[in-house]
Amino acid sequence: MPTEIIRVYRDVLSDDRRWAQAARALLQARGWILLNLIGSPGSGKTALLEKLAGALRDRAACAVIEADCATTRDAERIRGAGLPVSQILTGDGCHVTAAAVHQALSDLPLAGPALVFVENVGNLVCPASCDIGEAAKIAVLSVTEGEDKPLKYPILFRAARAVVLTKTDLLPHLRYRLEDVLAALRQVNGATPIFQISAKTGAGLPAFADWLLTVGPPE
Ligand SMILES: Nc1nc2c(ncn2[C@@H]2O[C@H](COP(=O)(O)OP(=O)(O)OP(=O)(O)O)[C@@H](O)[C@H]2O)c(=O)[nH]1
Ligand SMILES: [Mg+2]
Repeated sequence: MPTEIIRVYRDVLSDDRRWAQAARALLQARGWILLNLIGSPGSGKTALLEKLAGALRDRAACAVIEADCATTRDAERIRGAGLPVSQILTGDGCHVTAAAVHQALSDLPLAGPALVFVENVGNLVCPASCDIGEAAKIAVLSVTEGEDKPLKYPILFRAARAVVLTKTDLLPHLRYRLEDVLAALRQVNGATPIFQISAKTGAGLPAFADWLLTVGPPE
Protein backbone atom coordinates (compact mmCIF):
# COMPACT_ATOMS: atom_id res chain seq x y z
CA MET A 1 0.00 0.00 0.00
CA PRO A 2 1.52 3.37 -1.02
CA THR A 3 2.36 5.73 1.79
CA GLU A 4 0.26 8.83 1.76
CA ILE A 5 1.87 12.00 2.97
CA ILE A 6 -0.31 14.30 4.94
CA ARG A 7 1.12 17.78 5.20
CA VAL A 8 0.43 19.59 8.43
CA TYR A 9 0.89 23.35 8.56
CA ARG A 10 1.07 25.29 11.74
CA ASP A 11 -1.19 28.33 11.67
CA VAL A 12 1.48 30.74 12.88
CA LEU A 13 -0.43 33.84 11.89
CA SER A 14 -3.57 32.99 13.80
CA ASP A 15 -1.35 31.98 16.73
CA ASP A 16 0.01 35.53 16.58
CA ARG A 17 -3.53 36.87 16.40
CA ARG A 18 -4.53 34.90 19.47
CA TRP A 19 -1.55 36.25 21.43
CA ALA A 20 -2.35 39.79 20.30
CA GLN A 21 -5.92 39.32 21.54
CA ALA A 22 -4.61 37.94 24.84
CA ALA A 23 -2.29 40.94 25.17
CA ARG A 24 -5.20 43.31 24.50
CA ALA A 25 -7.31 41.61 27.18
CA LEU A 26 -4.46 41.85 29.70
CA LEU A 27 -3.85 45.51 28.84
CA GLN A 28 -7.53 46.33 29.21
CA ALA A 29 -7.76 44.54 32.56
CA ARG A 30 -4.79 46.49 33.90
CA GLY A 31 -5.65 49.85 32.35
CA TRP A 32 -2.46 50.02 30.30
CA ILE A 33 -2.02 51.58 26.86
CA LEU A 34 0.54 49.83 24.64
CA LEU A 35 2.53 52.00 22.21
CA ASN A 36 4.68 50.29 19.60
CA LEU A 37 7.71 52.36 18.49
CA ILE A 38 9.00 51.27 15.09
CA GLY A 39 11.92 52.66 13.10
CA SER A 40 15.27 51.90 11.51
CA PRO A 41 18.29 50.89 13.60
CA GLY A 42 19.72 54.06 15.10
CA SER A 43 16.75 56.29 14.26
CA GLY A 44 16.69 57.47 17.88
CA LYS A 45 13.98 55.31 19.49
CA THR A 46 15.81 54.78 22.79
CA ALA A 47 16.96 58.40 22.94
CA LEU A 48 13.31 59.46 22.49
CA LEU A 49 12.19 57.15 25.30
CA GLU A 50 14.94 58.42 27.59
CA LYS A 51 13.69 61.97 27.05
CA LEU A 52 10.02 60.97 27.38
CA ALA A 53 10.78 59.49 30.80
CA GLY A 54 11.41 63.05 31.97
CA ALA A 55 8.62 64.70 29.94
CA LEU A 56 5.96 62.28 31.26
CA ARG A 57 7.16 62.17 34.86
CA ASP A 58 4.32 63.30 37.18
CA ARG A 59 1.86 62.99 34.25
CA ALA A 60 1.62 59.22 33.64
CA ALA A 61 3.14 56.01 34.93
CA CYS A 62 5.34 54.55 32.18
CA ALA A 63 7.24 51.35 31.47
CA VAL A 64 9.23 50.07 28.51
CA ILE A 65 9.62 46.71 26.84
CA GLU A 66 12.81 46.69 24.78
CA ALA A 67 13.16 44.31 21.83
CA ASP A 68 16.55 43.72 20.24
CA CYS A 69 18.24 40.82 18.49
CA ALA A 70 20.96 40.86 21.12
CA THR A 71 22.26 42.66 24.24
CA THR A 72 20.50 44.43 27.08
CA ARG A 73 22.11 47.77 26.23
CA ASP A 74 18.86 49.64 25.54
CA ALA A 75 17.18 48.21 28.67
CA GLU A 76 20.13 49.48 30.71
CA ARG A 77 19.73 52.95 29.19
CA ILE A 78 16.00 52.96 30.03
CA ARG A 79 16.67 51.76 33.56
CA GLY A 80 19.16 54.63 33.83
CA ALA A 81 16.31 56.97 32.87
CA GLY A 82 14.32 55.65 35.83
CA LEU A 83 11.61 53.57 34.13
CA PRO A 84 10.66 49.93 34.77
CA VAL A 85 11.96 47.96 31.80
CA SER A 86 12.25 44.44 30.47
CA GLN A 87 14.24 43.22 27.49
CA ILE A 88 13.11 40.73 24.88
CA LEU A 89 15.91 39.15 22.84
CA THR A 90 14.62 38.11 19.43
CA GLY A 91 17.79 36.37 18.17
CA ASP A 92 17.33 36.15 14.41
CA GLY A 93 13.75 37.47 14.63
CA CYS A 94 13.27 40.78 12.82
CA HIS A 95 10.42 41.95 15.07
CA VAL A 96 8.96 41.15 18.45
CA THR A 97 6.04 38.70 18.56
CA ALA A 98 2.74 39.19 20.37
CA ALA A 99 3.50 36.08 22.46
CA ALA A 100 6.75 37.56 23.78
CA VAL A 101 5.06 40.91 24.46
CA HIS A 102 2.25 39.15 26.33
CA GLN A 103 4.80 37.39 28.51
CA ALA A 104 6.71 40.62 29.21
CA LEU A 105 3.44 42.43 30.04
CA SER A 106 2.46 39.66 32.47
CA ASP A 107 5.67 40.25 34.41
CA LEU A 108 5.63 44.08 34.47
CA PRO A 109 5.75 45.45 38.02
CA LEU A 110 3.15 48.21 37.56
CA ALA A 111 0.00 48.93 39.53
CA GLY A 112 -2.66 51.20 38.07
CA PRO A 113 -3.06 52.83 34.65
CA ALA A 114 0.13 53.30 32.63
CA LEU A 115 1.66 53.86 29.23
CA VAL A 116 3.73 50.85 28.18
CA PHE A 117 6.12 51.49 25.29
CA VAL A 118 7.53 48.72 23.14
CA GLU A 119 10.76 49.66 21.36
CA ASN A 120 10.60 47.22 18.49
CA VAL A 121 13.64 45.71 16.74
CA GLY A 122 15.22 48.32 14.45
CA ASN A 123 13.48 47.62 11.14
CA LEU A 124 11.18 49.61 8.85
CA VAL A 125 9.39 46.63 7.34
CA CYS A 126 8.72 43.51 9.45
CA PRO A 127 7.33 45.08 12.65
CA ALA A 128 4.92 47.23 10.62
CA SER A 129 2.60 44.36 9.73
CA CYS A 130 2.69 42.57 13.07
CA ASP A 131 -0.11 43.10 15.60
CA ILE A 132 1.18 42.91 19.17
CA GLY A 133 -2.00 44.21 20.81
CA GLU A 134 -0.88 47.83 20.66
CA ALA A 135 -3.16 50.86 20.82
CA ALA A 136 -0.91 52.63 18.31
CA LYS A 137 2.08 52.03 16.11
CA ILE A 138 4.37 55.06 16.14
CA ALA A 139 6.88 55.48 13.32
CA VAL A 140 10.25 56.94 14.30
CA LEU A 141 12.14 58.38 11.35
CA SER A 142 15.36 60.39 11.66
CA VAL A 143 16.33 63.21 9.34
CA THR A 144 19.60 61.44 8.53
CA GLU A 145 17.73 58.63 6.73
CA GLY A 146 16.66 60.70 3.73
CA GLU A 147 13.39 62.36 2.70
CA ASP A 148 12.14 59.47 0.58
CA LYS A 149 11.72 56.75 3.20
CA PRO A 150 7.93 57.11 3.58
CA LEU A 151 7.60 56.51 -0.18
CA LYS A 152 10.01 53.55 -0.22
CA TYR A 153 8.70 51.87 2.95
CA PRO A 154 5.02 52.85 2.94
CA ILE A 155 3.69 49.93 5.06
CA LEU A 156 4.88 51.43 8.33
CA PHE A 157 3.88 54.99 7.53
CA ARG A 158 0.41 53.84 6.48
CA ALA A 159 -0.04 51.84 9.67
CA ALA A 160 1.33 54.52 12.00
CA ARG A 161 -1.04 56.55 14.19
CA ALA A 162 1.76 59.13 14.57
CA VAL A 163 5.16 59.83 13.03
CA VAL A 164 8.07 61.20 15.01
CA LEU A 165 10.69 62.91 12.86
CA THR A 166 13.81 62.80 15.03
CA LYS A 167 17.23 64.45 15.21
CA THR A 168 15.88 67.78 13.95
CA ASP A 169 18.81 69.55 15.65
CA LEU A 170 20.94 68.15 12.81
CA LEU A 171 18.93 69.87 10.06
CA PRO A 172 21.29 72.87 9.73
CA HIS A 173 24.14 70.45 8.98
CA LEU A 174 22.36 68.34 6.35
CA ARG A 175 21.31 68.73 2.77
CA TYR A 176 17.77 67.70 3.64
CA ARG A 177 14.52 69.20 2.45
CA LEU A 178 12.05 69.09 5.31
CA GLU A 179 9.18 69.95 2.97
CA ASP A 180 9.98 66.86 0.87
CA VAL A 181 9.69 64.40 3.77
CA LEU A 182 6.50 66.11 4.96
CA ALA A 183 5.03 65.82 1.45
CA ALA A 184 6.08 62.16 1.27
CA LEU A 185 4.42 61.46 4.61
CA ARG A 186 1.24 63.26 3.50
CA GLN A 187 1.20 61.28 0.25
CA VAL A 188 1.36 57.95 2.09
CA ASN A 189 -0.88 58.85 5.02
CA GLY A 190 -2.71 62.15 4.94
CA ALA A 191 -4.15 61.88 8.44
CA THR A 192 -1.33 60.99 10.75
CA PRO A 193 0.12 63.68 13.05
CA ILE A 194 3.83 64.41 12.55
CA PHE A 195 5.99 65.48 15.49
CA GLN A 196 9.37 67.06 14.76
CA ILE A 197 11.61 66.32 17.71
CA SER A 198 15.18 66.57 18.86
CA ALA A 199 16.02 64.21 21.70
CA LYS A 200 19.24 66.17 22.06
CA THR A 201 17.66 69.57 22.75
CA GLY A 202 14.16 68.44 23.77
CA ALA A 203 12.60 70.60 21.02
CA GLY A 204 9.13 69.39 20.03
CA LEU A 205 8.89 66.90 22.88
CA PRO A 206 6.06 68.53 24.91
CA ALA A 207 3.56 68.34 22.01
CA PHE A 208 4.34 64.66 21.49
CA ALA A 209 4.01 63.94 25.22
CA ASP A 210 0.60 65.68 25.18
CA TRP A 211 -0.50 63.58 22.21
CA LEU A 212 0.60 60.34 23.89
CA LEU A 213 -1.73 61.10 26.79
CA THR A 214 -4.69 61.26 24.37
CA VAL A 215 -4.21 57.74 22.96
CA GLY A 216 -7.05 55.47 24.03
CA PRO A 217 -7.21 51.68 24.08
CA PRO A 218 -7.60 49.83 20.76
CA GLU A 219 -11.18 49.16 19.55
N1 LIG B 1 21.94 64.82 17.19
C1 LIG B 1 21.05 63.92 17.62
N2 LIG B 1 21.44 62.65 17.79
C2 LIG B 1 20.51 61.77 18.23
C3 LIG B 1 19.17 62.13 18.51
N3 LIG B 1 18.49 61.03 18.89
C4 LIG B 1 19.38 60.03 18.88
N4 LIG B 1 20.60 60.46 18.49
C5 LIG B 1 21.83 59.66 18.34
O1 LIG B 1 21.56 58.65 17.38
C6 LIG B 1 22.24 57.45 17.74
C7 LIG B 1 21.24 56.31 17.83
O2 LIG B 1 20.31 56.61 18.86
P1 LIG B 1 19.47 55.46 19.60
O3 LIG B 1 18.54 56.11 20.53
O4 LIG B 1 20.40 54.43 20.16
O5 LIG B 1 18.71 54.83 18.37
P2 LIG B 1 17.75 53.55 18.33
O6 LIG B 1 16.72 53.81 17.31
O7 LIG B 1 17.27 53.26 19.71
O8 LIG B 1 18.75 52.41 17.85
P3 LIG B 1 18.49 50.81 17.86
O9 LIG B 1 17.84 50.47 19.15
O10 LIG B 1 19.86 50.24 17.73
O11 LIG B 1 17.64 50.53 16.66
C8 LIG B 1 22.94 57.74 19.07
O12 LIG B 1 24.27 58.09 18.80
C9 LIG B 1 22.17 58.93 19.61
O13 LIG B 1 22.93 59.76 20.47
C10 LIG B 1 18.80 63.50 18.33
O14 LIG B 1 17.66 63.93 18.51
N5 LIG B 1 19.78 64.34 17.87
MG1 LIG C 1 17.33 51.51 20.76
